[in-house]
Amino acid sequence: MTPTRRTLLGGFAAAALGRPALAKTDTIPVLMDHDGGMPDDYLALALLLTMPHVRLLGVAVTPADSYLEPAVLGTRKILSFFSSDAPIAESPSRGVHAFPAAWRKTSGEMDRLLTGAAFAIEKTAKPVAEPAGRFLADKLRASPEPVTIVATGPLSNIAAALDAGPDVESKIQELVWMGGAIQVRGNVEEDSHDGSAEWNAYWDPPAVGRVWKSKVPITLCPLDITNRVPVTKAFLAKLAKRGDFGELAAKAYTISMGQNSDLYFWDVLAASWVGKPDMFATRNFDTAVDIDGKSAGRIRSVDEGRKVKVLQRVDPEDFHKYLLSQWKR
Ligand code: AGV
Ligand code: CA
Repeated sequence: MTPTRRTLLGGFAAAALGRPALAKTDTIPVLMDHDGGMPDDYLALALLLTMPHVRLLGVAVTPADSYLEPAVLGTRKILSFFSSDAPIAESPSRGVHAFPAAWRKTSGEMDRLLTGAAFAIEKTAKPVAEPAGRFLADKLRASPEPVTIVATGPLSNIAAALDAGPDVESKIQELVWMGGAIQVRGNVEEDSHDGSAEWNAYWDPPAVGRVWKSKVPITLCPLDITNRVPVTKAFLAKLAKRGDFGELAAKAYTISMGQNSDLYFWDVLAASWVGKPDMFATRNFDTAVDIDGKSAGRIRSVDEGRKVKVLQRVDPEDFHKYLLSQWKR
């Protein structure tokens, strides 16, 4: 049963009993960990906030595909628009291989784009004092039920949370991660690298190694599947007609498209697994991670290795329809 259906049935049953349509038990606790990529990470957060069965416990922000200050401001603006009181924590991680400065600089554009009362940061709290790894560990420990983590940047904070103690990993229901390139070429193009890695993995390969050593159930959204869902002008034309938020999201993608010839739904696709898993076909892989050398950050398929569930196929039309309906506000 998909979470959406579970929510609906729960809602009907609750309504019949005279209770509010969305009782707490109909929801799943979720933590998000993003890295401020323009506009993908923010829109993945926005997508999670449209899911009626998702209860967002907090957001960790890493200055990987961004700089911290604008990434936090953009995050607060999205939380404000969706009236979420989820706390934010900042990551002290600086990675092993920095993202290109030209990409990081675009993180401020989301902040500049989101203006007006609907995006007032005054409605949201300043980031907590705790570093993101400790914040995630605390939230996991405090939750009575295991928590789904949606990670759309490097795994540094999750590695730090796992290092906080052996009890932490059992509180993770599922780690959904946009990362890796299993059977396709990666997107790292640096002189010292062979091009086999995806950037979120390359930024902090030891963190991937740490998470791979755990027993946390991993669902991977790698370039293999994101390559099948490029952001197209035809889709953006439809999105622009979907209310204020749809229009803004379309604007953000259009700005990004001007700077980036290869634009895909990366993080947004990973987040949509939480909302509508029945759109996807999955396959289990045995995998291993290269921690250093010219393939650092590569996640390869091996005969016997760390088992992960991989999102393998999605119907682009179903996916587009899902985004158009969720972002119409
Ligand atoms: O590798 C994909 C990840 C996703 O989490 N990010 C972008 C998404 O947020 C890194 C990335 C790859 N190519 C990029 C990226 C580009 N051309 N511009 C900015 N970031
Ligand atoms: Ca990202």
